[in-house]
Formats: sequence, C-alpha cells, structure tokens
Amino acid sequence: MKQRLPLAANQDELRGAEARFGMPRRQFVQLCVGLTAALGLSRSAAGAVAKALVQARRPSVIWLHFQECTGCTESLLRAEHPTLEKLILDIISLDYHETLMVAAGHQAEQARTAAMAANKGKYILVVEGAIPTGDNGNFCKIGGKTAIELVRECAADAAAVIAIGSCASWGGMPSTSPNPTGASPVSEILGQPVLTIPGCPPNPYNFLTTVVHYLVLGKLPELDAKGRPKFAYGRLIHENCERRAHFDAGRFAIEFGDAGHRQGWCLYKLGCKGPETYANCPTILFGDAGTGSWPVGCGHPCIGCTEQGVGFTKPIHELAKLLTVTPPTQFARPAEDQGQGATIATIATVAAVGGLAIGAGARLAKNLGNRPDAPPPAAGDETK
Ligand code: FSX
Ligand code: SF4
Ligand code: F3S
Repeated sequence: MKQRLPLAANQDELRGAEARFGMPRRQFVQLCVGLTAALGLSRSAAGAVAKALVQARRPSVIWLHFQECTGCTESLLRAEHPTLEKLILDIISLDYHETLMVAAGHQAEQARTAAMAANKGKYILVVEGAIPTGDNGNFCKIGGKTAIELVRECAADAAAVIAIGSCASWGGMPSTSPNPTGASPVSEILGQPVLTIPGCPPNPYNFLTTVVHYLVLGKLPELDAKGRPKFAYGRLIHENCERRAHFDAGRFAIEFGDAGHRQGWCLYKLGCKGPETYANCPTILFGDAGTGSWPVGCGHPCIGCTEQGVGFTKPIHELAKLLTVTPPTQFARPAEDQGQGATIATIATVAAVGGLAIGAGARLAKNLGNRPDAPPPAAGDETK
C-alpha cells in the first residue's frame, strides 16, 4: 500500500530529506511513520516528525566514554540498516566523542569545552559506561580529570543527560560483584535521575527515537521509575516474544540442541529472563537483519541485559521470576492449526481493545504463524 505522509512536510522537504540522508523518499516516509508509532503519537504527527528531521537545528551532543566495551557506539555504527547511523549522526551535532572524533589530546578537550560554552544549557550529554568511584575515581582519567569530575562538569550546563547502555544506566557489567573499582551509574554520581537507555548494548533505534522526541516535542519522552523511556521499556519481553505461544502451551527447550530447542520452543527452562525484563527487543529487533534478529530469536535465552538486578546479576540458567503469569487470550491453542480462528478483523479488534502498541497485530499473526508441526506435549513434558 502506498504510504502517504499526512504532512506538514511538502514535496520539496521530502526531496531535501532524500538528499540529506541519502535515503529514498519512500523509505524516509516509512521511517517517519515508524518513529511516530514508536513514540506513541498519532499517525497525523508523522508530518511533524518528518519536518523536525529535515529542519530542526541539530542539537550539540557531548558523548563521554568511561568503563565499558564501546559496544553502545559500535552497535550504533554497525546497524545493518544502511542509513540508521547516518540518520543519527546527521540529526545531532556530535561535538565530542572519543571513539569517533578525529581530534586528539588538547585539541579534543578544546572541542569539548568550546561546544559546551557555545551551547550552554542546550547541549545533550550522553554518557556511555559506568563511573569508577573507588580510589577517588583514579581508575579512569581523561585529559587529567577523573570520570567523576568530567561527568559533573559536563552535566552542569546540559539541557538533558542520557545514560546509554546498562553500564551508565545502572552499573551494568563493570559493577558486578565484587566491583573492585566501585563502578557506579551516572544518576548516582550526579545525585539526580537521568534518562536511561539500558541494554548491553542498547538498541540504537531507541536512542534515535528519544532524540527525535526531543527534536519534535522539545522535551524528553515519558520515563518509568528507572528513567527508561516508556515507549521502549514499557512492556516485558515475555509479552511480545514470538515463542510465547510455546510457553503458554507448556512446550520448553530443556537443553541446547534438543528437539524443542531446534523447533523454536520456549527458552524459559534454559534460564530466559524475558518474563522479568522490560525491553522492546522482540518488537524492534536488531540491525534490521530480518526476522529473529534478537537473542531469543537466535535461540539464546534473554539474559536480562537491560534490567538491573537481573542482567549480570542472576546466574544465566537460573529460572526467571514470572512477573505476569496470565496468558493472553489471543494465543492459539496448542493443537490448533496454523492461523485458524484469527482474521485480520479480530487481530485489529484485539489490538484496539487491548490498547496494544502498533505491531501488536503483526506480532499476533506471527505467533499464530509460528506453529510447529509438533503434537501437543505429552503428559509430563511440561513439567520437566
Ligand atoms: Fe558495552 Fe556500552 Fe555493554 Fe556497557 O553498551 S555493550 S559493556 S552496556 O556501556 O559499551
Ligand atoms: Fe520468550 Fe523467554 Fe518468555 Fe519463553 S520465557 S516466551 S523464550 S521471553
Ligand atoms: Fe538484552 Fe534480553 Fe534484549 S539479553 S538484548 S534484554 S533480549
């Protein structure tokens, strides 16, 4: 179906987007509609999103690196989508980023302080990595300043602070016991909550959507109690997992490589932490690499990398705490033939009545289409 942008943005602006982002107009329109849906805005706001992407003044971004593996930046740059990283780097003015900037030494420090002075009160501070507090912060020094000093200095005049990745959000991997460096999250160092985009690495699309929200509405998106944007972390992975029908039917992989694992059955008994982890991994996937391009989709249990107290904390094979146990009514019964009992109309109704996010219909259709040719589990199978 031909997608029209209910716009504000006119043909000239769409042509401008084509040239600026090196992206065909159709793809740009699809992206704007997708971002609008991800933000939970009505479709009519897609025009404003397009306009903001094309016209809004690029906010200055200071990006600091501390205790981490640079996976947040790498995943952003390695996005399979040919234009996602280009889009991100095009809609922001990345004035300081140790991995990406050409400048080094004093020149780099000058770029940072000059950008901060020129954009006082308006720049966005992005922090990647945890901050070591042990030994007065001496485990990590850049340009003669400890990470603690740097993050405080840069946050003082920032319009917004974004902690990207689990390390910056809640300590992540560097903070695992016994945490010899005293690795701590940004919020703890600043003594105030910050917007967090956890994940190890986080999905770059969630960063992009956060920035677009800021550009379009001039403010950060609505956050949950842990500072995470609700548009991305409002639902448990377990709620949107394509293997959920198998969980509800009691079909579990018991060992890696067993018959259940090969048939795509639920990974709960292999320690999947989807039932206690909030993130949108199953709905937005990673790297635009197609169906199944997320941990569970590839056959590995979710380790709860976005969730404080779960990722890098709970043993990988420990069973997850079930935060919701009521199975959704729309899933097919174990013995039901593929796709039976659901029409496009019922999918739409279920999505509308349930107040589900866009994509719910597709998710439901996908679950129904994931039926293996296996018989219902034999008595006793589900209790293994
Ligand atoms: Fe690495 Fe980022 Fe993990 Fe941490 O992502 S992918 S260790 S969350 O800070 O670089
Ligand atoms: Fe998916 Fe894991 Fe939940 Fe099973 S336990 S349905 S694999 S999220
Ligand atoms: Fe992390 Fe689990 Fe998503 S391991 S990437 S939160 S599926």
